[in-house]
Amino acid sequence: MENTEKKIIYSAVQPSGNLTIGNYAGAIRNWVAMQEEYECFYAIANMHAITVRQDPAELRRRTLEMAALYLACGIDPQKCALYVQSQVPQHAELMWVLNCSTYVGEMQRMTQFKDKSQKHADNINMGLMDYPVLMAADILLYQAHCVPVGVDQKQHVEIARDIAIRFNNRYGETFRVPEPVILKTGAKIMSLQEPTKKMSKSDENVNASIFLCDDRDTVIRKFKRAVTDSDNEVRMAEDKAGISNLISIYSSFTGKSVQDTEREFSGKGYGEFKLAVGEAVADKLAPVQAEQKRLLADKKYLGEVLASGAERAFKAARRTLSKVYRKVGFYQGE
Ligand code: ATP
Ligand code: LTN
Repeated sequence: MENTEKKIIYSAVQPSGNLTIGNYAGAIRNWVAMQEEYECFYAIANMHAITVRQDPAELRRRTLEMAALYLACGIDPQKCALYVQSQVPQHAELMWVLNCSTYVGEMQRMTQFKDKSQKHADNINMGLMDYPVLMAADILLYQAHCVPVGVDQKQHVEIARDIAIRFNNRYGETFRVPEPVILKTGAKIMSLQEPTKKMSKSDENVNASIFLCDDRDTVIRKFKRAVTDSDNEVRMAEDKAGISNLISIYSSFTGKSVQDTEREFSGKGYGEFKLAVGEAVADKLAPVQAEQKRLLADKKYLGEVLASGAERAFKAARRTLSKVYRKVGFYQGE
């Protein structure tokens, strides 16, 4: 029976910062593709977000913006459960139980905890240390088979596996042990200013990244200023990181192959090519931005989508939590 069922996918994003075309090509697009084949739960991880200081009004606004953006990018609420983490109370409830099977030492050794403790030295709160346990609760509640994440989150999925195995050994088979899936992005998109470094939403230089919310002029201007070499030949090569990055962005956004792109721009020079890349990206972003704006103006619909996502998530989460409570010996009434 088991292997005829759809595999369960779980992933989440924090509603923090503005997303870039790197996030789009490397993450959002994959979420959209996976909903066709798997049973997907996608969360906006607002509970994780408050492990660093957030302005409440801004957090609320960004939560909705993120949900609208994912829908605008093609997440279909009929096909998967898109929901806000704090609307499903079992996340916090399971976290407590899992906390009691997690050691302080292993949390203190997590790379992200060490990094963020340095970065936010005046706010090393318990939530920051407990972040991976909340993430384990997210994943284990849904009995997920696979968890697609960026490489920086792999350690957290591994600790979720450790916690699941430990719990299963102690209390009997309860959780499915999830596999991390580190997505091959197809195109890893690099910074426009330092093309040997990946494009990142937290880059201090705003010209290094194209944000999904950038308007057409901004997109075109940033590509125009992109760092390239001086030989003016549109060709993929190891020693031409800048132009190679632009070629892969162009091919990723137009669906044309690298060879066809090189042929299309042979003899044309960087100026013309940069403009074409800018236009291709801006053309792709325009409808997404328009749809996001439309959705944000229809808060009622957005609220309904998130409520129905939360309801679907709630049902699955309740099943697992009740099993967990039974296993640990919590009284659940007669
Ligand atoms: P930050 O700057 O806050 O570290 P980021 O922009 O590097 O953020 P993450 O939030 O760490 O992005 O990653 C979210 C998802 O986007 C991950 O799945 C990651 O693999 C993907 N991603 C991020 N940047 C790129 C990129 N430049 N190219 C391809 N995929 C990317
Ligand atoms: N920590 C992740 C977001 C996240 C997540 C999850 C990812 C929260 N819960 C569960 C996968 C599974 C991040 O910052 N990208």
